[in-house]
Amino acid sequence: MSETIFSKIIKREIPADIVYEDDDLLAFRDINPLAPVHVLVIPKVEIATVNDIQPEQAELIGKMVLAAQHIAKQEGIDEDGYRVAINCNQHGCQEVFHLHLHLMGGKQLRNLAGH
Ligand code: DGP
Repeated sequence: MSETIFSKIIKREIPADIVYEDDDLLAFRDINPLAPVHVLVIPKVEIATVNDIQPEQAELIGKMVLAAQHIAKQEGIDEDGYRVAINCNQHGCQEVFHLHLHLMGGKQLRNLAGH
């Protein structure tokens, strides 16, 4: 997989507003937020898309969801609620081909039908 902008953020070659980090994961605010809280949770290992996740990475993916849970509480949006989403490839509107989970909240979101 070719290096993406997120690899440069992991290596601190470009800046990001980092809100969480551990040995496996990094989380930072989306540069183009769609909600008052819009954080991206990424694995430090390069995985291009959901299609590329291997069975032995199941624990890592679980850690991404638990990190989102932790950040939601840290951001004070856990009780009101939030959305976690992962886009995959063209129809999923994926733009950056380094796996990332979107954590969005801080306002009433539209439902998936757009209402
Ligand atoms: P997706 O469409 O799921 O691939 O979402 C990619 C997101 O990444 C998009 O919401 C904008 C965000 N993004 C792209 N480049 C940068 C960057 O350089 N810094 C930050 N913080 N976010 C970025």
